[in-house]
Amino acid sequence: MVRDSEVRISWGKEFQSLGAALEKALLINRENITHSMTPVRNIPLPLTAPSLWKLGSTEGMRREGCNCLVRAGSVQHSRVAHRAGNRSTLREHITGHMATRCCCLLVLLVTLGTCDGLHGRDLAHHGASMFADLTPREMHDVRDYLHGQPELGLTASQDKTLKKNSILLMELHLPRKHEALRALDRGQAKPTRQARVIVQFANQAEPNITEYIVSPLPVPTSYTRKTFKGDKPIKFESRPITMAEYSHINDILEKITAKAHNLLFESTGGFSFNNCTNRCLTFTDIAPRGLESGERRTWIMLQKFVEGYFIHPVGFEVLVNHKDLDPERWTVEKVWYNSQYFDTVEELVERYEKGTLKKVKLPDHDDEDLYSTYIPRGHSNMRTDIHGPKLVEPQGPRYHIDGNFVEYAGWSFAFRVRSSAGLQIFDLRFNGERIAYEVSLQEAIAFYSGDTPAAMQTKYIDAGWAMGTVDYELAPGIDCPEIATFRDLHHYYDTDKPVLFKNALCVFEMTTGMPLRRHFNSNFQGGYNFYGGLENHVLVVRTTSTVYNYDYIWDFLFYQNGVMESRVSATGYIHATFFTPNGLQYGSKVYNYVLGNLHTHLIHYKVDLDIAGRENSFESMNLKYVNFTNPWSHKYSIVQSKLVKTQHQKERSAAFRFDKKFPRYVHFYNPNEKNKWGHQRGYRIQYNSHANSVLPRGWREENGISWSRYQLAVTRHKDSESTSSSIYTQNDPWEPVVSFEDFIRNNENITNQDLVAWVTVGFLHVPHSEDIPNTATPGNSVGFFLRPFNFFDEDPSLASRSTVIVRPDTEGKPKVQRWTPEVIGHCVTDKPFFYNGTYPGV
Ligand SMILES: [Cu+2]
Repeated sequence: MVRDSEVRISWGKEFQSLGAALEKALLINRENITHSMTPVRNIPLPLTAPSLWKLGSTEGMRREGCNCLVRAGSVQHSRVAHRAGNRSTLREHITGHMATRCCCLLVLLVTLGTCDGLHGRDLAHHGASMFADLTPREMHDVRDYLHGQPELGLTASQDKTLKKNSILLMELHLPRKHEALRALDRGQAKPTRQARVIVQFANQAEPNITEYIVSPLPVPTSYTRKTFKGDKPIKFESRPITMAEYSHINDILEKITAKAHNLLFESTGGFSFNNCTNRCLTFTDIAPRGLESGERRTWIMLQKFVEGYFIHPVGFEVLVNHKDLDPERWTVEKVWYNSQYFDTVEELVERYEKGTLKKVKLPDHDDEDLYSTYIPRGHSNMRTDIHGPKLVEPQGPRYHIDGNFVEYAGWSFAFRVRSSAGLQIFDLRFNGERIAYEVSLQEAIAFYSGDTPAAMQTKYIDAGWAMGTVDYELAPGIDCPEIATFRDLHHYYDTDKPVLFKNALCVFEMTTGMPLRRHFNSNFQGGYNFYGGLENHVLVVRTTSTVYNYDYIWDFLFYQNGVMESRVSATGYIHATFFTPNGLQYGSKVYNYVLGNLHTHLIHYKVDLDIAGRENSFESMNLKYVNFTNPWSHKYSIVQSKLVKTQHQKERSAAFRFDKKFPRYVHFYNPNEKNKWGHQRGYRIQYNSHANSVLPRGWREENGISWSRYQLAVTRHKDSESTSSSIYTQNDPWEPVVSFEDFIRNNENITNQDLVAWVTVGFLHVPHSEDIPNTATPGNSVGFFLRPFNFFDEDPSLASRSTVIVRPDTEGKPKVQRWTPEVIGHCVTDKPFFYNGTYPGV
């Protein structure tokens, strides 16, 4: 181990000369410059525009009260920090000078040759608002405007009647890509902000669902009908279920369970749906709601209403037809009790009372049984109750967020959270160059198997449950590190006013605990020539979706070497059904009377790549054995692999079905741009997935998820093919409004075109006892990497100043070379743990 006294820090001469140049150019004193710069040695100048720009950032210093020690080489930093007493003062000290010199800096940067970068950065920053979700104010304005149009006849959505015209959902309507690019690349005017509004017209003879584009924001003056590809109509029965409809479902369940009160009371050991206090039943409705298009009949299962009720099914399932807009006309079509089917509740009750069916009696309910809860139990093997490691930013954040615009280590992007499907990234750039126009979540499904009717019917298609709107509050220190920046989100779904989701998105930089690169160069004589290493820091943008029982954690990660990762981690309660011996073909018994049902999770992403421009091509790479005479020993043969590249010219040849072997590499590149070594500049998509298809091609519900046929499909960008799924697929997967198969049917040319990669990832989940109480995230993360492949001339993380090199000097003592001040100390947060848990209307 290297002791303090043995460490010598080398300060960069180049840094000092840059400082002098800046000082001259800006006519400011040396102290201000040296405080604001990181020492640089052997690094080509100039600094990039974003890094200089960050010096003027005011966002960062939001946490006070931590006094971190900064060791030797950072004398100037630590001195100012200690004198000032906190880090904010240091940054403000710098900022004050920098702000007044901002214009001068711009001029200087132009002279340093980064004009384009800065210009581009400003346009990206300016353009990010095109992708920003609607503000509560805009939502109010759109609602008021539409409610003011008498011909629509809109009334409050919270009214319990189903026969009403009301707004179901409101969100940003994205601008067309070419219009957005004109603003992002050429500085032309940004397109008008617009809202997409879904209206249910139920107060009329022929009810329908219509989508509108309301424009312009913030003061709307018009609304026009929004159509889907092929102008497919939206079937009324395909609409999601609202709270109003759920209240009627609750009503009919009260009637059903009143009839079956005695049966339920006896079977469950004292639980009932009505008039209960601490022995209550609740329900889970599953989807799709029928067997063919136009139906709306749902299997509903009863569960004990205790903490973690998802894994307390009681063996009673009922099929309710709720298609009629008059709930008085809803009917029970089937009942399932202890593996027996009945046509009516009355038939079930009669046979139960007569004793002509197989009765079931659950084991006595034990209030002390912690089974489905988070309460710790068992012997703790941790020898102490002190806290584990925590993530700290000893000198403050290194990323910058302004609204929905994020910058970090050369990366920049805009984000939003779509109400239907969730997190989206736009205008993703590295060092000012666009890599992707959009990377976004499209759909998440879980298709189940089981022995009960609810289990065999469950095919969850979660955009239909508005999975973008269920991004509840994130807990600091658990869901995101304490140091994360939390952002609120607003959604307008099944409501009459915007709903605030506090701290629903977080951004943080973390260390992965793994070097990005390292090498120990042994001299093979007990010593070394040099050691070189670079810490791996990554920026994470995270939201979650709690889709009833399940929790998805959605991450986009940005690495310093130009790699971007998309990852989903699954946790929360399993969807479990009543145990029957037959059920063991479909999962594991996880409790006295509970089966964890097998299911496959599939997630679909849209990756609209723009690799150094819009015109891109796509190829796959495989290896093939070659066999030839050994040129240096003729009686032998050489067998080795050679690279075989396949250019995919048409959409259908670039659609890779799950039942076919997937290529080793899939590579997107700009055929018109080469790196220093003559290779076309490109990115590859690398999968981290264990997915497979969930139903045979063309089989009923499979038509709704035709994207899931393909691990990867590559299409030409079209504004009319903006999403691969819709909020309507869940309740009508048989004749979907959006069918991905339509995107590739015309088999267009994909050479030197604007390409979109559609990526399916996922995994099979066979629940097991350790899924109790919740599925855990380790091993349950899948996703993909966007990795540069000959895009740069060398690893772009070489620009990181966090590199450390150690070499023995002439006397053999370690000489440390570094470009950032060394830091020791600990600062987590000065805020106690806080969680609010509400999501109010605003
Ligand atoms: Cu699962």
